[in-house]
Amino acid sequence: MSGSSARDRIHQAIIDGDDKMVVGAVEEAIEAGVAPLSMINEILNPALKEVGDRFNKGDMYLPELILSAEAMEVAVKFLQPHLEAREERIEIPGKVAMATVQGDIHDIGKNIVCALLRANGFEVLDLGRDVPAATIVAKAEEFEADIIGLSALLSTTLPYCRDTMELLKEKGLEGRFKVFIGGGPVTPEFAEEIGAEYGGAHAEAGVTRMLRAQGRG
Ligand code: B12
Repeated sequence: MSGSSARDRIHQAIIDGDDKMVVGAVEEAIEAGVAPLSMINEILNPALKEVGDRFNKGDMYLPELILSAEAMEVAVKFLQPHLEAREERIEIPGKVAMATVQGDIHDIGKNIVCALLRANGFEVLDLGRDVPAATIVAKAEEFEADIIGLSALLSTTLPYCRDTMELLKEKGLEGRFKVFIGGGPVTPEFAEEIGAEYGGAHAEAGVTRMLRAQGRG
């Protein structure tokens, strides 16, 4: 690309969560003839991965993570018409229906997961918070989701993750969706016990696992 400077600025803009800077640098790279898809794969994605790694290590805080994810979304949205014009397409890795379970109004973590998923190209249906299992399952079916993502922050609402799994079984939908669960009290052991694909308290790790489950990364 026209000097490595635009590349560096795109990278830095994602790290800084600077949506104005990212659009300027991306536009410059487009004018210099850089293919939009390679920009996503070779610059934007690695930058967001670095953000996720820094957040998990505690070197970056929540508001910064949200800004970075938003800058990524802005960049990808800006590139979309350019991708289409070049008949390149970001293949959507999958569709995810996300919800905070019944009785639980903690939604900050869920919102981060939604932002990270969108930044990674997933189509996301955000069902909100305090969502009963029956609604989650019905909406996931309607949306034709590949993955159901559940967030639970209270030990008293964790059992609703199990209820969702049981409802899926009852409706003969076992295996139709991969179920990922997250939030403070969620452990890998609990996830395994209820038959979920993943359980843990890390958004970035969860999204990486979702990508892998969809044959990416
Ligand atoms: C903010 C907060 C609130 C806010 C919520 C605002 C909101 N819009 O979310 C308010 C004030 C409303 C609130 C209320 C209550 N809270 Co509160 N709350 C918290 C607090 C301080 C932070 C939670 C948070 O947002 N963390 C930041 C986010 C980013 O972290 P996170 O949600 O864990 O998400 C991360 C991961 O878990 C993961 N993740 C989350 N979901 C998913 C899903 C998937 C699929 C994947 C892959 C990953 C993933 O990704 C995120 C980023 O890495 C915690 C304390 C704590 N340390 O967690 C208590 C805490 C969760 N609350 C607690 C309690 C008890 C309550 C109340 C019952 C208090 C009361 N007596 O009224 C009520 C319950 C309300 C209800 N019905 O839900 C307890 C829960 C204890 C327990 N184990 O049951 C905690 C742990 C505080 C404590 N130490 O006692 N709370």
